[in-house]
Amino acid sequence: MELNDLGFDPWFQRKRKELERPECGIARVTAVNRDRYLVRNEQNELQAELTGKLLFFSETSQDLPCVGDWAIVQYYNDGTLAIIHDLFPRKTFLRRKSAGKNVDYQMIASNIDGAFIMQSCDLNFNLRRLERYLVMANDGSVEPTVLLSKSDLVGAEDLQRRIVEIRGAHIEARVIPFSNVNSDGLETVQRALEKGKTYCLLGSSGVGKTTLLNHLLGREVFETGTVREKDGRGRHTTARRQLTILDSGALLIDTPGMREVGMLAVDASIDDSFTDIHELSGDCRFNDCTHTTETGCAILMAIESGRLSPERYKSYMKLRKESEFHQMSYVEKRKKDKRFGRMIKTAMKQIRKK
Ligand SMILES: Nc1nc2c(ncn2[C@@H]2O[C@H](COP(=O)(O)OP(=O)(O)OP(=O)(O)O)[C@@H](O)[C@H]2O)c(=O)[nH]1
Ligand SMILES: [Mg+2]
Ligand SMILES: [Zn+2]
Repeated sequence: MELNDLGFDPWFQRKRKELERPECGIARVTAVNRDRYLVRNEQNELQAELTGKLLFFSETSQDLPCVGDWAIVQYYNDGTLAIIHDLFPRKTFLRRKSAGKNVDYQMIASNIDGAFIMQSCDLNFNLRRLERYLVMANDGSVEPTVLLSKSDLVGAEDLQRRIVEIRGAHIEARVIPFSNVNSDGLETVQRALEKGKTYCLLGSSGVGKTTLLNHLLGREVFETGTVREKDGRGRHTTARRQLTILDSGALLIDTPGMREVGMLAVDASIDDSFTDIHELSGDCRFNDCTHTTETGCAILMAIESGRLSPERYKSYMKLRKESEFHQMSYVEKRKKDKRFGRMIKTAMKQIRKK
């Protein structure tokens, strides 16, 4: 196996010259489990650790290795242990806002050529959630494909309705319905995976990500879990992110199902996912139009005339609001909370006066 079979393309070859570390090797991070790493080189997959320096100079978790990263390594113990000295810059990435008070991101994977955003055709299907994943992919310059799993559980008409809904929301990504049970559409999924390219499976727990991976491998390599009957929710069976090489030569990263997609701070990528609304906003009378109450707001006018659906407007505004909130620092958030607290107090006083 050569490095380019693992995705080391000309972009990284150019970076390699800039990094100039002839005495070191290059390997790709294939799994992360807390502070333990697996990397893969031309010969095999092996355990890896970080240098103290890398650990010490990492300001946020984003500076630490994630699955898909290219690392500069030195080998020890007859080549059975790798020490990671440095990381290559990331060409593309998938990341989410981490839970907690500070504005920070959690890396999901890097150097991804395609994000496979999976929703099941039945209970998990949700346009708003889909839009969030699309924003996430867009934010990290990753090309999205929508996979509608479990097509065996719905009739042809229901499936068609889902696709009409997706198109109605101006989502232009490729949509592939498929079933792990009767193998419908599986060949199309297979053809969408190119040799030497890296893809990442994203989606809620229980939609069938790992089942698809096993299917593509042709054997039950990874554990899958059942879903709750009443709401189709999964049991968070997959615990770590891991990159697997398929027989076809494509590289596929399975991820644990996300509880929710934390929002992203990049307005530009929201605008990209809502190009129609973004274009309309250019016609608003005021440059700083908030698209809520202003006269001459092109977006509000479009809703009134029926050219823009109120649902789409709502999901756009909701994403905008969340994005703004996440961009605020903790202090700003506290201030806002306090202001909100005072507002409630004043309102309560006025009520009592009456
Ligand atoms: N009917 C039907 N069931 C499926 C299909 N694909 C997967 N399943 C079932 O859905 C359940 C969950 O599948 P998993 O592959 O473990 O789901 P996952 O997305 O990897 O879930 P996490 O690892 O928890 O994130 C299992 O019981 C699978 O057998 C499908 O195409 N049709
Ligand atoms: Mg899984
Ligand atoms: Zn406006």
